[in-house]
Amino acid sequence: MDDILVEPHDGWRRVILNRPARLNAVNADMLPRLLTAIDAAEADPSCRAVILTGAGRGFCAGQELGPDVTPGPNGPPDLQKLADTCHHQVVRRIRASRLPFICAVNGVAAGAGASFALACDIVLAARSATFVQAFIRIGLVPDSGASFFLTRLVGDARARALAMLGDAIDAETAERWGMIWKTVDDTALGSESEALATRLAKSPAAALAAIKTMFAAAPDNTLHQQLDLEARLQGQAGRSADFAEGVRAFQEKRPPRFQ
Ligand code: T3D
Repeated sequence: MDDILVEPHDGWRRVILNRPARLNAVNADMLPRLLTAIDAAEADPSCRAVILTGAGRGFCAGQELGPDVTPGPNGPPDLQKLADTCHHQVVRRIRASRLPFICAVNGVAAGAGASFALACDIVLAARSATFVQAFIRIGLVPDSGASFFLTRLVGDARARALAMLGDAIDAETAERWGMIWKTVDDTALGSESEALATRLAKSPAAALAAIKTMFAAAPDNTLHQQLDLEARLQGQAGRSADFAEGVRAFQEKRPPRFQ
């Protein structure tokens, strides 16, 4: 069975983590296939948005607690290498991508699985989904961007407690705390995420890519640096056919048709 499934749709694609019996826990064999799926979406000009989701009752239970992380004859596993070459590449690719990534969190998101979700641009979660900073439960520390995302999304106090206690929080709490965009009924997750992908696929693609660039830079920039960046990216957007069409459509009182 393929552990990464890719479903092409009109203007967007769905990438599905597919090891449901292990709650889609990831490993060093599977993660390169996830990277390939992300790269393929990036390289396809007809692809304008990606939904990342999981098969079965979980989204992703983080690193598979199996051979990759089990001490062998040569001693303990090299988790730094594993993070650098696999998990962290996923986060880097999502964040560097021109494409808007929607995460449809269909069930538990634990450890690196929660980080993959938070790396996405818009996170929708099924009401029954949970988020667990599972690292501490097995003597590890947050990775795959967890300490970066959490401190920014929910603030230092909540981020520290989540990381140190490893308690699960439900999707509604995650929404209330600003960790995710929205909680939806379990049965509506598929249709709501598809509607979002379809909408983003029809939105001005270059402007969406520029928004990603802008938001990636914001945490490290001063206000003045960010104003400079916004002006540069706005200049770029102002020269685009999409902007000309957007203004024309407004003046003609009709919906815009972006390229
Ligand atoms: O180098 C590096 O950077 C390493 C990377 C580290 C990043 C990480 O992600 S560290 C964190 C690794 N993940 C975990 O520690 C989570 C382990 N799983 C759990 O704590 C629980 O399964 C959950 C809280 C996620 C869900 O609990 P529950 O009760 O809903 O399900 P379950 O019964 O525990 O799991 C269902 C099956 O999935 C079960 O298999 P079985 O007994 O039915 O055959 C379970 O063993 C399997 N499973 C769940 N998570 C993993 C897993 N198998 C392997 N690895 C897992 N991570």
